[in-house]
Amino acid sequence: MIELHTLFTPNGRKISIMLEETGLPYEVHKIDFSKDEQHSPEFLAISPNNKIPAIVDTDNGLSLMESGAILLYLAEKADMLAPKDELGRWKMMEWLMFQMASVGPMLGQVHTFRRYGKGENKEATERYDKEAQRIYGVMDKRLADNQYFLGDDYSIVDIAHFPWVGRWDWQEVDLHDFPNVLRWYLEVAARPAVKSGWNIPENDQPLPIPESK
Ligand SMILES: N[C@@H](CCC(=O)N[C@@H](CS)C(=O)NCC(=O)O)C(=O)O
Repeated sequence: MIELHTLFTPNGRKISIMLEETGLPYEVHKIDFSKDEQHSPEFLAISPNNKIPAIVDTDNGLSLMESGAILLYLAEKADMLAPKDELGRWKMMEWLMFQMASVGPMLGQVHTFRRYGKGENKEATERYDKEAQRIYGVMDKRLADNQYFLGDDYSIVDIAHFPWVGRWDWQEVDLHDFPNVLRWYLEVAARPAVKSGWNIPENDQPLPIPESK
């Protein structure tokens, strides 16, 4: 059984969506940032970087932090949502690393400066808005020739990207400017596991769906 230590944030939602997709048995442990629970000694023992998400696999005692590592582990455990051929696995690594190193950190800065900082730091807001537009452009190009990030098959790479793109409203990005991302987003958003995973732990933030133009 998987213990999932998480909160309803983009990185947390990657793993709740993944667990909903796989059907692996799991139990949710909410880490409440308002109570500083991410810095508790119990949580640090499984997540030394004091960030969610983290898991413990009670079948073998393994604890893991870092959403990319957790997605890879769960894909292997469930034997699904990852390519099996060698070249396909390298493309998975490439686009998963892109998500972890660029999409998450840069869009996270947009949340910090544009949403939480209300755009008061103009230089930082402009810098990360520009970077967000560039990154959405990269995703749009990839999705122009591919139904999903790895081609014909939905995978952990789509799951890694989805909750970050799912905050286009906070980022004040118009998905209509990126039609291939929009097409992909609507398709992934319609998956039952994505809808249920978005809401774990229970929260009052509905999955945003752009109005059609
Ligand atoms: N690279 C990490 C980033 C995790 C991360 O930034 N988690 C945030 C929430 S999305 C967090 O736990 N923040 C709490 C804090 O910084 O105190 C991953 O992908 O798992």
